[in-house]
Amino acid sequence: MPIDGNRLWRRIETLAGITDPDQPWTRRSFSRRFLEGRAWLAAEFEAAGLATAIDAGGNLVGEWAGTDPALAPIVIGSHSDTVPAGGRFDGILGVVAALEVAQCLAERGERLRHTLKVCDFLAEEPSEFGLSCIGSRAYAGKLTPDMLALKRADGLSLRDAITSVGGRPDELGRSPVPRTAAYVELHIEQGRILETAGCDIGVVTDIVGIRRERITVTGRADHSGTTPMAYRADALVGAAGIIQAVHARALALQTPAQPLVATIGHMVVVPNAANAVPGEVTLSLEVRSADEAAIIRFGEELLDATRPAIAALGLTARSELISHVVPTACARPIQDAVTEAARLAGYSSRPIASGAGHDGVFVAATGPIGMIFIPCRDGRSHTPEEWTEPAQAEAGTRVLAETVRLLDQRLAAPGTI
Ligand code: HGY
Ligand code: MN
Ligand code: MN
Repeated sequence: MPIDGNRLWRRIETLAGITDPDQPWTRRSFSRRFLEGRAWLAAEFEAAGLATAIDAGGNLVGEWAGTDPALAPIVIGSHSDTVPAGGRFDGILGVVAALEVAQCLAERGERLRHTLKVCDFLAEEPSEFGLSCIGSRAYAGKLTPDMLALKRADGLSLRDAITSVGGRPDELGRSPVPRTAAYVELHIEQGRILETAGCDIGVVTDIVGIRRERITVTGRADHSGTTPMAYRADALVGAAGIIQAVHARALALQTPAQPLVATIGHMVVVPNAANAVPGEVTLSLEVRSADEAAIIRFGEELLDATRPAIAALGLTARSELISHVVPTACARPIQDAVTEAARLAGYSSRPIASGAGHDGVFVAATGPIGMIFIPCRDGRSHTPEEWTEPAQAEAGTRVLAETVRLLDQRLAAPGTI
């Protein structure tokens, strides 16, 4: 397929450039910037000849109809929202590459057997509602009424936020969960393996499980000048011990077969004043591993191990589950198609596990999924330094195009996949 590498790169730069100017590169879900990016993307989808709409869950979907309407669609895409002060490729690459593949077909008037859907999934990154993968959860029928009732600090509910981007949350759960013939997402690796190995393409084998818990350490707020040290119940001192223990325990649990990572990436101190002893601290604990039991045990064992030190400080600590996403395998037939596509397109490839979470873990409830990785410089991501080369972005898009073509042939002939 004649992928236009220049058009691909121009679109990456244009979408990335729709950012909060004072914090490049930021386009937070549901923000004004996000809506600006969405409007630009929708116009590009339509100009490319795709039937374009926002679905009930707030996903932007462009369709290139196939010749056999009885077949479930092949879905390609990613997400256009970013983390705060994130990069220019996480998510954006996958959406723009999927558009490029569909546009190549449309420009040649070439119809696949399967309808091809290009998706920008809503709010893949952890949002201000405390939830990630909002659009792909909705797509897979996994956005519950409790989730829709979640509120942001300003009181906006997730239900109203989805409506604000053009979704129709009241329709969620009414129609049956769609079937997907295959979902394939192109993404930067967000790690160092491909770059270190000098390999062009990563054939993703599985996507890590992610568990997020809110740990609340409770002490007593006091005047910092008049409260003697021995009388304090300083919640931040207890939180510091928990943060140290998270790092030490995750290091100790490392095994080459089952890497596990744990992070405290967000903390709220109350009352958060220079002249007040902290009375309460809330920590966000995130644990990732392909071993689901390990990520469940981690939080429980952490609180057990730190309880004596917490009690000695006159504090208490408790944990509440925020979200739990199970480890998800990529379908072997899609892995095989990606490997074959890379070979046909003249690129080296190797299997690789994903330590990052992706929309595919929810889309997997509707059909088989696969992912294609390209290298990113020093493995950096979720930071303005995130970078990949135009040639690498083009390589990934070519492999995505070839994978779609292979799957279209193989999936339409039952029994061959
Ligand atoms: O957090 C993640 O792994 C993904 O980048 N949202
Ligand atoms: Mn990300
Ligand atoms: Mn991503």
